[in-house]
Amino acid sequence: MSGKDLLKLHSEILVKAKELGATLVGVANVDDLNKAPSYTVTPLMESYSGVGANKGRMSDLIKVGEVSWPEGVKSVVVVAYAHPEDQPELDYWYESIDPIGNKKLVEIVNGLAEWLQKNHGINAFPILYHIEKGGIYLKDAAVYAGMGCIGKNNLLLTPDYGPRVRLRALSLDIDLPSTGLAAFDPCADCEQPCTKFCSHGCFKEVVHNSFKYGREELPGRGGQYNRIICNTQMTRDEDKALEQNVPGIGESVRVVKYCRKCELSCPVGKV
Ligand code: B12
Repeated sequence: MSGKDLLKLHSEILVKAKELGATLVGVANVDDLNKAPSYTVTPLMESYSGVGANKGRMSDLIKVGEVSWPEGVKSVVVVAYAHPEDQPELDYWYESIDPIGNKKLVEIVNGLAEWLQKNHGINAFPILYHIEKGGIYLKDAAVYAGMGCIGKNNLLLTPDYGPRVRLRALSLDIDLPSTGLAAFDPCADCEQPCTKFCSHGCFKEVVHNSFKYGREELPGRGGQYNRIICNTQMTRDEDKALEQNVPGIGESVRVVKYCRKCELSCPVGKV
């Protein structure tokens, strides 16, 4: 494909994803991602098996924390779906049933993959969520896809929605360049309500250092984010889930409402 055709395809993908309901969309190249912080640092960290980790690993040949790219994948399309504060139900887990927002994202990536295959003959496949099952580090991918930056709350911050978005991706067998990093850093002059309002203490001290991992971009940017404490809070959220009558789901379903303090206290993107 010529450079001009690639550019045209890139913009057609953005238009189609929006048509399918994506709030934000962009492209990240696999060569860029393989050098990105989460992709290089996580395999060096002690292994993690809490909430958000899948116990069944795809293969023991892959190092814990390492991303396993399917053969032939050269770039990914990253899709974001806004989860505004006034629609908290987008984020609720109904026992083991996916949140509504997650279902929406899956619909969008499935629709986009089908459209790319049918209309452009591109091998495009939705990427699974869990790293252990073939997933990728979505926040870094979103940064390369031009959606925003990593904030001091350790979340992707987007100019219009702050951290209040959820992410998914699909793989492509064509070599599209990354949309590119955005010049955006709202944390620079912020008083950081995100880290102050975290009553669990997830940001209270530096727990990772750059000597060990060989780079400066660490969890919470400077190494202040502690996923073990955060995970403990999330398991508490699971324990305190109450039974509710949820139309369309069931009469007495346990509804899990995970903590979002670091996300909801962020002033970025609030009107
Ligand atoms: C496992 C997991 C968890 C675990 C462990 C989290 C962790 N960070 O280690 C637990 C259960 C604790 C958790 C908690 C939460 N999670 Co979570 N989680 C995941 C999952 C599945 C993998 C993340 C992971 O293991 N990363 C590896 C760790 C080591 O990296 P890290 O801590 O993020 O640190 C890296 C970045 O900060 C990066 N970085 C730092 N500076 C810079 C600069 C640049 C330029 C770049 C490119 C990168 C970069 O480098 C660091 C590594 O050195 C992803 C989905 C996915 N497939 O990506 C969702 C995901 C990250 N989680 C998400 C959310 C929303 C949450 C929670 C708010 C809970 C909730 N209510 O849903 C909290 C927030 C915690 C926080 N402040 O970070 C969203 C984030 C959306 C966003 N706007 O960023 C994701 C993308 C899922 C989704 N549905 O969209 N999560």
